[in-house]
Amino acid sequence: MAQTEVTLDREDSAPAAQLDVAIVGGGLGGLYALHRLRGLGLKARVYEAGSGVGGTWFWNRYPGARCDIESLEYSYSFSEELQNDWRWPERYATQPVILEYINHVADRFDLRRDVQLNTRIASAAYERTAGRWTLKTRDGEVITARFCVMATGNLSTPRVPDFRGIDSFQGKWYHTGLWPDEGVDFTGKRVGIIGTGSTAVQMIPLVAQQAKHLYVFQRTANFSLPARNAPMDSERERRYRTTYTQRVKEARETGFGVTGYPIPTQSALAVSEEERRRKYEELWEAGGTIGFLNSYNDFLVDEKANETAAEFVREKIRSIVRDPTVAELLAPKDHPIGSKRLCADTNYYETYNRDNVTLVDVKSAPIQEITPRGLRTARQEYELDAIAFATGFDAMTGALREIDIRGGGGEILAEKWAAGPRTYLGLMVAGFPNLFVITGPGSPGVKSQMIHSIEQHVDWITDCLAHLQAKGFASIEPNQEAEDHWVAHVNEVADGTLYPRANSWYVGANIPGKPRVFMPYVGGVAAYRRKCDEVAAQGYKGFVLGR
Ligand code: N01
Repeated sequence: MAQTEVTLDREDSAPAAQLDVAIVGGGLGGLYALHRLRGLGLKARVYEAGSGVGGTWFWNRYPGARCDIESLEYSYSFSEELQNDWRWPERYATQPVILEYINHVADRFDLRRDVQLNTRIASAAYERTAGRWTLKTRDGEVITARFCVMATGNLSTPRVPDFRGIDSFQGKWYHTGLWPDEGVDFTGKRVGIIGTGSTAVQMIPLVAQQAKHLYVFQRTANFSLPARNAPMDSERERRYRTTYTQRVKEARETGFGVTGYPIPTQSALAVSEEERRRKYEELWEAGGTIGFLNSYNDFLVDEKANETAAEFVREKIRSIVRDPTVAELLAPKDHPIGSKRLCADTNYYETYNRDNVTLVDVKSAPIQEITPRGLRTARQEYELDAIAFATGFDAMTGALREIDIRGGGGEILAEKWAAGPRTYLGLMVAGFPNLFVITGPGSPGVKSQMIHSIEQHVDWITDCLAHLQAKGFASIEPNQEAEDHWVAHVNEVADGTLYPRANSWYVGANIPGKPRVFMPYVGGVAAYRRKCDEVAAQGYKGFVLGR
């Protein structure tokens, strides 16, 4: 595969950039893809809708936004120098620090000259005879490329529920995923936050400190564990650095791509209540969510085992929140712990002890409309000066479905996925040659340390393109049978767990009308990596390679 000269064509009088690889999205995935694919001598370019790089970490600027995976784990591993040079100031990094890190990476590896900002891709169509993708931007620019890498993110399509009257609201409203650059000052304001997912759990304690009064509109209570954030422990950091290479290797053998937690071998039901309690107590004190997920080997597969941890956390909630009615409302009872994304917080439950915070149950009395003065539930109207929608995203498929993607036979991806996403290994889609997806549906991406999965995907794609290059192939696409088997396998693995029991964004439950399909692969990153490597070692088994 020789490097394509950069030439400019004219199509509809617009110049068409001719590339080897068009990468859609300039977040952690797109930037790393650019770095690796350049290394193959390919002409690659990133198209990013935002006015800066960073993806999720560019857009999600709401108060309290930070990563709930520890900083020492949540970073690129491909460059030991980068890892050694960068200093994380806290146990969990804030959004501004992570964004600074991503910008540092963009500069350090000279990525910016091939990143085109303020550019939203509207369509992508594959032409079989030419063997090229043609992408069009919303501004009408045309790009052609032999390969297309969708690094569009899983939580990048913010969703505001379709509430009646939203345009009549006389205050200001915001979605957490599109937070204003300049921030928002809630001082002296009556604020409503809708939602109690990971985002709201991070934001609520901080907004409560600023607002005159905060109303939290909760439809489903969520399990949250204390993060126990703190300034970086320099001794811990030093130890981490000396064992860094080993840790990266170890992460590959885990379920979630995070080290420091022994892989559980024991059932929660095989130990005494006393012992279990001691363990949960230790994990609660240690902070973070990964310890709980790795507490017992049946935590996420056996209802009774799971209930022991769920009840432990409910008791904690009852012991923290002074008003028993509020505590009961905050104690989740309708889904197994961990079947929705476990939240990590700083003073979340404690915040409900403040006089200026009211928890409103919108399950028993749903939100009916946004009014000029605030918000009306089936029970009453709340007067508000500002509303923050922490209502989540059209997760996993939203960003791809927003682009008009057409495969080799003219098939439309959004139509193919109408009953739920279908991929082979989460990496490619039958009928859509030379189109790769990073950490998409059918992969463990969102159920893992994202950067771990991003690197694994991009490395796999890079090896794949190197293979095509070496063997003189021009195209690759999964065969239908391999895709069908993978989709069945993803479902089978999920059905053996408690994950599908929750109405989560993993099953698209937060989007009215979205088909209920469990989208991530939950067999763990170790099993998944083995499968991907095996497929490659067998000459890309399940794929059709064309010349
Ligand atoms: O979104 P969510 P999020 N009326 O979908 C409620 C990642 N993340 O932005 O559960 C009333 O989880 C909805 O209620 P229900 C992380 O992977 C990571 O919080 O559908 N309420 C729910 O409470 C996370 O999982 C970090 O009943 C409505 C909330 O809005 C993912 O992003 C930090 C409603 C949405 O919760 C998404 O989290 C933050 C309606 N009509 C986020 N519609 C890290 O630390 C929705 N809701 C890395």
